[in-house]
Amino acid sequence: MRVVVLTGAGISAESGVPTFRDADGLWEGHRVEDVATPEAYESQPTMVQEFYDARRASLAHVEPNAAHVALARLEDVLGDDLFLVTQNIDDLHERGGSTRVHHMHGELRSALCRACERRFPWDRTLVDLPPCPGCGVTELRPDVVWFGEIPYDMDAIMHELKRADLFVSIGTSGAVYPAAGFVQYAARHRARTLELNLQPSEGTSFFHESRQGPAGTLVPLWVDEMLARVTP
Ligand code: BV8
Ligand code: ZN
Repeated sequence: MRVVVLTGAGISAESGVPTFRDADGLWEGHRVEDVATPEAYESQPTMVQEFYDARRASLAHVEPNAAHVALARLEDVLGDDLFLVTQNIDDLHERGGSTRVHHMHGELRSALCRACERRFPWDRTLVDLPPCPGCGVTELRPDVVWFGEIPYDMDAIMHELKRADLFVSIGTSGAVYPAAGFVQYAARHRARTLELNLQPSEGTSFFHESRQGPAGTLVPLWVDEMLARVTP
């Protein structure tokens, strides 16, 4: 049984990480579409760096919730038959115990050098223009995929969606592409599709089944169902 799980901001909501849509699209006073773009970084680098420095620092004050921990339990049993891809840039899946997490929109705890194009684990601020650990140039930016940029791991993701028996979308509004299109692609390749979300997402009609409720409750229940089916 090959399972692909896609998560969005909703899975981290109960950990205290605000979602994009529930904050009425405002994030620390910014519309995410206005600050998560290369143009915004070019025109207001300090504002964008401070926006991400604040989010990186806030990771120290949040904890994974029961949904993250349940997905780690599922990975323990399914191993390589589980492919976890997240739109989130927080590290809560890893801290919840998942060991193979595909961050298609990048990660807060990583920095990307615009000079040598290498990525480095990063836990401090970037607004003070620290030198790149690799080439020494002071051109480090947040290692996140902004609007108009190409998501990471797309080849692997599409390959897994083609082979999936089950595609499960957790805590995402289905507002951002290409992630919002994964359900249709998976269904076209004969996967069963399930949505676990606080309320029906924009793409809810594309799912065979959709359950409404908080991820902290729905995900452990769903993982228990899965484990009952796959463990003798
Ligand atoms: C690309 C990183 C080409 C930065 C992010 C016109 C039409 C269609 C598409 C486009 C268009 N114009 C431009 C595009 C493309 C564009 C796009 O989709 N724009 C949208 C606005 C229309 N996309 C891109 O530019 C992407 N790149 O297309 O390149 C390409 C394509 C294919 C292959 C190769 C190349 C890049 C997009 C990445 C942008 N970066 N994040 C950062 O984080 O700062 S996006 C960011 O917003 C997140 O990563 C996430 O993807 C998105 C927010 O979505 P969600 O995670 O779903 O969060 P949201 O708040 O929206 O929803 C939360 C949900 O949880 C809600 O439904 C809520 O009910 C639920 N919930 C709340 N609490 C709970 C809960 N559920 C369960 N339990 C709870 N407790
Ligand atoms: Zn460099």
